[in-house]
Amino acid sequence: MANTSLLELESDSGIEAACKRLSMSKREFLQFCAAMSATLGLPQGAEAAMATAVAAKQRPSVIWLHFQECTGCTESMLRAEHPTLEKLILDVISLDYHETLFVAAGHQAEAARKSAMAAHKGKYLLVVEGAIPTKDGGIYCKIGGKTAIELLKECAADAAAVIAIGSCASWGGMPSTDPNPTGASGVAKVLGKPVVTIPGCPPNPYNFLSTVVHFLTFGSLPAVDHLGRPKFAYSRLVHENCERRAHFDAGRFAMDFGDEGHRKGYCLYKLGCKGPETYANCPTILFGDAGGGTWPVGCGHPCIGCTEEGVGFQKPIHMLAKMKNIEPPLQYARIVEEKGTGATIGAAAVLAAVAGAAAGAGAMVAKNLGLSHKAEEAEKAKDSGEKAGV
Ligand code: FSX
Ligand code: SF4
Ligand code: F3S
Repeated sequence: MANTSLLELESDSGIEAACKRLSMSKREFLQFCAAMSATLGLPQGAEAAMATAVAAKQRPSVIWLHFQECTGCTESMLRAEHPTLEKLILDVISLDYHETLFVAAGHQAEAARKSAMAAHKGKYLLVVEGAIPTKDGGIYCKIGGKTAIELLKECAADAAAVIAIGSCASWGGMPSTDPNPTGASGVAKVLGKPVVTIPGCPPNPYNFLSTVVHFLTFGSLPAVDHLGRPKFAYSRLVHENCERRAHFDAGRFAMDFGDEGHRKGYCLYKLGCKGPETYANCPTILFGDAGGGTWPVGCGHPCIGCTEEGVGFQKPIHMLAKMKNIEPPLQYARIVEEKGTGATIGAAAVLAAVAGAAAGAGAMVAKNLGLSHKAEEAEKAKDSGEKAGV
């Protein structure tokens, strides 16, 4: 399949049937698969494999649990402005248990969950939305007489893979905001083992779909970072690809909501934008299908760091972001050719300093100058180890 090209698939009857099912033209469908493959950073040929896998309609069974949250994850998936995305999500998975979307209630719903788990034992995907309250024996969230902790453990036991969707399920998110009265925690912490996390409040549906299609095509979930986040979506800082980055580098900032700088689309760093310390692909894939600028910063609001544990729902909105290991945006021409290690970080520091980065930002970048990516990864691993108590 790796050698099959998208062009050869144009006349494939399976693809034709899939397009009919999804009310898409062949061109749209194949373009979508090519875009998804590129987003996942897969080699040439993978787009055809993905198109075939989606068309084959294998539909892994999905059990979707809801705990402490606002249902925004589900809303963002299924009320996506892009009708194709919503259709594709429902087409590539068999949603066998989902409390919000289920017609069944009470005992009927419980029976459906149990029978789906038994019928697809060891094969189903468990998707968890919402945090798990752990204080006082977990009494703050109960479904069908069971605590969220009990339900999660029961459903995870026979799952092929567990995906924590949204920031709440990833690490506690909004319900875990200080003083965290219910002891809201993430799925990995409660299960005591790593899971794939797709943080964001709400998360981007495209990242969820790409993760599931990867599973469908290759039988495995995509490569993840030390927090379980798929690398294809969370390996770059928001700040690296932000459309306002040129203003940051040139020292042009909005100082107040509605001031001249804000109206002119200047950088939101001084209004507390956390893009410089938040890993996510929002500026590159955007949200919905309403044209350009459809992401927080694009709409004039600072990034609150919703995908980043310790930033979103923890740091006050107006607090200045910590400058991380910042690299120049991909679209900038290099100012120093790479020689050995460190050139890129050096270039970023020079660029930030020369261009008049925010007061303090230059110093922070300089502080991080000596940090290579490896060192930062090690630092992050240490941080998360400390948090996990290991
Ligand atoms: Fe809401 Fe989901 Fe935020 Fe949480 O998203 S959008 S509170 S991440 O679990 O429903
Ligand atoms: Fe964009 Fe925020 Fe970075 Fe400014 S600080 S360039 S608004 S991500
Ligand atoms: Fe969240 Fe910031 Fe993206 S607030 S949606 S990570 S731009």
